[in-house]
Amino acid sequence: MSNRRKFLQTSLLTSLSTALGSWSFTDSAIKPVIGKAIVLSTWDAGLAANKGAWEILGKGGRALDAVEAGVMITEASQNCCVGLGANPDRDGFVTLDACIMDEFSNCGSVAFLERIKHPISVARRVMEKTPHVMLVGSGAQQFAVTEGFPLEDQKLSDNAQRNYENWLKKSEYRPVINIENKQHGPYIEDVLNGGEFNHDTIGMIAMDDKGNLSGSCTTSGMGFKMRGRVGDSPIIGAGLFVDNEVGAATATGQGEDIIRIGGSHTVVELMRQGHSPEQACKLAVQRILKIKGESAKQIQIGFIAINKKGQFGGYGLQKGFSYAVKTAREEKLYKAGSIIPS
Ligand code: SD4
Repeated sequence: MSNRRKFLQTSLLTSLSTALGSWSFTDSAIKPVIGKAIVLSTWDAGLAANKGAWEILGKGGRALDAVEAGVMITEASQNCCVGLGANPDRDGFVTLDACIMDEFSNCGSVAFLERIKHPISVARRVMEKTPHVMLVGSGAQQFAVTEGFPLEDQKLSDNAQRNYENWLKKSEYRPVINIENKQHGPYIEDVLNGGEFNHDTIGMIAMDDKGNLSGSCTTSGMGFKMRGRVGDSPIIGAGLFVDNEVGAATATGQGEDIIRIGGSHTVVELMRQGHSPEQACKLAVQRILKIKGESAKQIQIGFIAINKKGQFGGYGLQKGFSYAVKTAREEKLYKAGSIIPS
């Protein structure tokens, strides 16, 4: 080895060890609460999903397994905005986005995925079986099939077909605030008047008995989106972020604006700075409000968050955002505070 190379290597190692020496990786870590598992997820539909997660958490299972199992319930149900029964894009195809992240900062994601019933499980396989974080479109589908996921029929559910035909009459793309809570059950036609309906997502974050955090997020995105459109939900840092030293956060609502501020990562970083989960969510929403100004009235954004102490909270841009919480002691739907009152 040349002297110069040796010198460069030695000085690099010296400066690295000086930097590492003055830095303790555990300094910033808050002691987790042990034995107090908790799961929270977005919107009213989160109640059913939390039950599924609790099947695992309640038995001392791992948060990662819980957040996958929990949102699979929503993916398999008939609803407007998650899974294959959901509303299609403008061209009449249902395209799904999902991501998952664990306590080791492992993460996996799929976007623009068609004909696969459980995108969250494909995201987990991407995380566990590939050197990548994100697969999209036909590549994601090809990977899913190779992994043994059945390719479902490319057929809209009866509800989605009806909604699509309704929508085609006007072909308007206008998000409707809080559509999630109006529609998480079977479709109700008169709610969908004028073709103006849009989005939903389930985001779930959990802490297990060991105090480890994980999160998941899955959606069909905005109803009647442009073909190929991907929102925040499958994007690590936007729709979901987990830092096992600090906390976890997930987002719902107008994905474009959540991406704009790296939403869920922002919430976690605000908790790292000492803000409570609710305050961190509120500050992130305020950041979006500042960017959007008047046009913020047209959209909804919601964040939920949990920290290592097991404290949790959520906040919405508009009134009407809800989130579901389950622990050994409570099972509850919370109405989140909002910046814009009505
Ligand atoms: C998206 N954030 O695709 C998703 C939609 C959503 O509640 O969350 N709706 O932009």
